[in-house]
Amino acid sequence: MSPLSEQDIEAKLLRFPDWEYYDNALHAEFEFENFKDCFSAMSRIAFECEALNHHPNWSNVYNVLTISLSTHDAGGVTNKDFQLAEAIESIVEPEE
Ligand code: H2B
Repeated sequence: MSPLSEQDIEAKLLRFPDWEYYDNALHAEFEFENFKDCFSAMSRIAFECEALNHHPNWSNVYNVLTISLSTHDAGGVTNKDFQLAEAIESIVEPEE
């Protein structure tokens, strides 16, 4: 799988207002009420990652989840990253 062009990435990002593209990856930060809500979302995201066989670089500090998405095998951002971003959005922003 080859990486998407910067132009394609910016066009797709119009549908993902929580996400930014820099350093060859998509980045987002989500804040929750508390650690329990944050870790619960991470658990649900983890199942989606396994289903998609695509995995985030992420870190958690108390109620904040920081995520970077890129396709390691392709050395950049691919449609897989947007698929995972969409799955993450449906978990963390279910009303949208
Ligand atoms: N996740 C991400 N983000 N990038 C990859 O290239 C990738 C992955 N490759 N998850 C998958 C797993 C690969 O390592 C396995 C062997 O299919």
